[in-house]
Amino acid sequence: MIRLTRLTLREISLPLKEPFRISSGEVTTRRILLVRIEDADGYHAWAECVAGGAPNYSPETIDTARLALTEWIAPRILGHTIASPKEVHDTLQRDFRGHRMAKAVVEMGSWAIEAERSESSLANLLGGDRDRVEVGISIGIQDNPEALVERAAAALAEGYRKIKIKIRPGADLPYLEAVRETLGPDAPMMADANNAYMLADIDVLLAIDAFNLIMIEQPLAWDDMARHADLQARLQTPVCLDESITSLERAEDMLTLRAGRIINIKPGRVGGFSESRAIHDLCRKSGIPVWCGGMLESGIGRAYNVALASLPGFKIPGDTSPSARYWERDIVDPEWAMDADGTMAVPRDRPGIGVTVNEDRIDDLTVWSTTLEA
Ligand code: OSB
Ligand code: MG
Repeated sequence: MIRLTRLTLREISLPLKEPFRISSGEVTTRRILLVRIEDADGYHAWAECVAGGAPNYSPETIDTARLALTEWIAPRILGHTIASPKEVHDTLQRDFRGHRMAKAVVEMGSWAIEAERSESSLANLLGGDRDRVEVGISIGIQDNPEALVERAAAALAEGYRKIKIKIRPGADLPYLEAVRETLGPDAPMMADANNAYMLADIDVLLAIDAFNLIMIEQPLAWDDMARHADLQARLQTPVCLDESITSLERAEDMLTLRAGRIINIKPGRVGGFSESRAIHDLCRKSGIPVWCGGMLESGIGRAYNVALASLPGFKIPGDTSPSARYWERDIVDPEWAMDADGTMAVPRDRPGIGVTVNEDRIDDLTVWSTTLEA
C-alpha cells in the first residue's frame, strides 16, 4: 500500500561539460525537473522527469510537465491509498492522454518508495538479474568528421561497449565513414538520426547500410510507424525505434508492421516502469533486443535507468554513461562510474535508488520549487 502525501517539484539548472547537439536541437545547460515524493509513513524518494526545455524530442517540456503534475497528476495521486506502483500507472492512464514523461516521474518515484519500504534495491524490485550493465556513449553532432573521430576513438579507448553517433543530413556519410575507418570494422557503432530523414532520402539511408552498424535509431518522423516499416524492408541494418515507441501498443505495432527490429526503452518516454517492463516482456518473448536509452539525466534519473537496464532482456549496452561524461559534478554520491571494461555496477545491495542524493547541491542549483500536498 502506498499513500503519497507530498510532491516537491524543483527545477535545477545543470551545465553540461560540453554542448550536446542532435539533429533537432542543442542543449548547453540541462534544465532538469526533479520531484521529491513523500508518503504517509515518512518514506521519501527523489525522481527525475526527462522532459527537456523545448519540444524537439517529444511534445512534452519541463513546463508542460509542471502544469500536468500540478493540475492533473498530483490531485489524482496525493492522499489516495494505492495498492502498487502498477496501480499508480493505471490511475494516471485512465481518461488522461499523453503527458507520459510527467506521469512517469511519479510512477517511477512510487517504485522507489516501494523499494525503500521493502528494503529492496530498485533493480531487485523491478526484476533485474545482473550485477553490472554494459555501457554505451551517445556522441552529439560535431563540426567536422575529424572532431567526431577524435571523440569516438577516445570513447572506444575508455572502454565504452557501444558508440552511438548522432547524424543528420549534411553530417552523415563522411562522418560515419571516417569513424568506421579509424575504429575498425568490428567496432560496435550505431547511428541516431532523431527524425532527420524522409523516405525520399533512401539513397543516403542505403549508403549508411554499408557501414555495418549495429542499428540505425529513429531515422524517420518521431511519431511514424508505417514509413519505418517500408524503410526496414529495404535496409539490412536493423532499425531501432526510440521516439515512436510511446507505449506497449506502439511496441506491438512495431512488431506487427515490422517497422523495426530493436527498441530503445526510455522509461520516461513510455510513462514509467510498468509500461517499460511490459515492453521488455513483449520484446523478450518476441526475440526483439531492447536497450536503455538516456535523456541526459542527472545521477537521479540515471539510477532509474541503470536499475531498468539490469533486467534480462536488455541485451545491448545502454546510453547510461557515467556522470563524468556529462557533468563537472553530479547531484548524487557516489557518482555513476564506468569501469575500464565498459561496465557499470548496479547498486543491488542498497535499498531504494542506490545512491545518496546531495540535497545541498540541489538547493544551490534550484531555479524554482513548489510543494503540492494532499
Ligand atoms: O535520441 O537518444 C536520444 C539525448 C537527448 C534527447 C534524445 C536522445 C539523447 C541521447 C543522449 O542520445 C543519451 C544520453 O543520455 O547519454
Ligand atoms: Mg534516440
